[in-house]
Amino acid sequence: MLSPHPEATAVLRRLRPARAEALDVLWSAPAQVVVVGRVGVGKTTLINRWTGENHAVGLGGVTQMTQTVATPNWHWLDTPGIDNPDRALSLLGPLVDRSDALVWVVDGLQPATHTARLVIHELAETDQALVVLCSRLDLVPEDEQDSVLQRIRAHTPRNTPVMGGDLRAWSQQPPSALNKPSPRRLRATKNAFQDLLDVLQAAPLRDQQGWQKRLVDVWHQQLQGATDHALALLDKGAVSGESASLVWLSDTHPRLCAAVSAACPPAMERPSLPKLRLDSTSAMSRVAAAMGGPDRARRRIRQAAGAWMLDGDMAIADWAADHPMLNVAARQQQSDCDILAHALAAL
Ligand SMILES: Nc1nc2c(ncn2[C@@H]2O[C@H](COP(=O)(O)OP(=O)(O)OP(=O)(O)O)[C@@H](O)[C@H]2O)c(=O)[nH]1
Ligand SMILES: [Mg+2]
Repeated sequence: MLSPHPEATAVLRRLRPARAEALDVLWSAPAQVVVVGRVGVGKTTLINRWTGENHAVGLGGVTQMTQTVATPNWHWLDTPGIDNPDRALSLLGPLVDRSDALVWVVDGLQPATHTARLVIHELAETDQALVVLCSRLDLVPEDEQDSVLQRIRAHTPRNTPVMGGDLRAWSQQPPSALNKPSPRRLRATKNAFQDLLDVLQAAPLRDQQGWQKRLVDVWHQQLQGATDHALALLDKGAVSGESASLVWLSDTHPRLCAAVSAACPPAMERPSLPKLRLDSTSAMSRVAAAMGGPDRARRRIRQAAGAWMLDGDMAIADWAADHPMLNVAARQQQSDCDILAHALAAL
């Protein structure tokens, strides 16, 4: 059983129970190991020793079809012996791709035939763990055993260490190299994490303070634009009493609200913004009443715009204060995101 990343698991649990469960399964799933080698070399014998099972062994061609021998921590894939390279590759290639590690069994009396070498070099191109076991060393004179192991090692991809002996009496546990987090598991884990991170980062709650500032900016920008437009009309002499520029400015309210709404993330409730007041007590009518000349009008228009900006700021701040849960959730989400990104980088 692989050990999960505790920090990552904790975050995942909080974020999405279903995903956490899936990852738990991934981490605690038995390691899947394919056992390959020439016909009659001792593959089934080895798996029987490691699992305590009693599958049929014997003279060549006994295991006709791939069979999985399952224990709580391991899934051993016992494969038919390699006799024909093409057939072996088409059978074993997909199995190896779906597995975590590879065991190559080689006969000590016939170390690494050409066919078996061809196949193993092809298969072991992946970055999966590879363990090599030499069978029938009991039939090799003691003083030749080392050189047999050396020879097998020389033919082994990545110069992998070779162990050997009498596999019928093999008492060593499966090497720990077979139970390292495999590229397959890490890839799957990383993908799952990345999905989550994408979801989190795209979520509208993230960085709610940022959204608030953006809404205020949009409000200011739009109002500023409307003010500039009104001033430009004033410069053109378009102001006389019921000023066209002031009417134009007052008409901008729906446009302002639409712009702020558009700037608000879809899942978030929009702030309700103040109306631009045009009644007799409003800044607008004071501006109109005070139209004694372009300079004065200019100043008054700016004052009115300033007042509306302030109103807008307050409306947006009130809205944010009315939604404290959004702030808490945004902070929580931010920190979840950071921890998750950290865990992802560590994988
Ligand atoms: N002396 C000796 N015999 C072994 C050793 N390993 C396996 N055998 C014998 O070799 C024969 C074939 O072993 P299997 O485990 O069936 O070999 P296999 O690779 O599974 O064979 P296939 O499934 O037919 O490809 C059996 O009779 C085993 O008892 C070993 O290390 N020493
Ligand atoms: Mg077999």
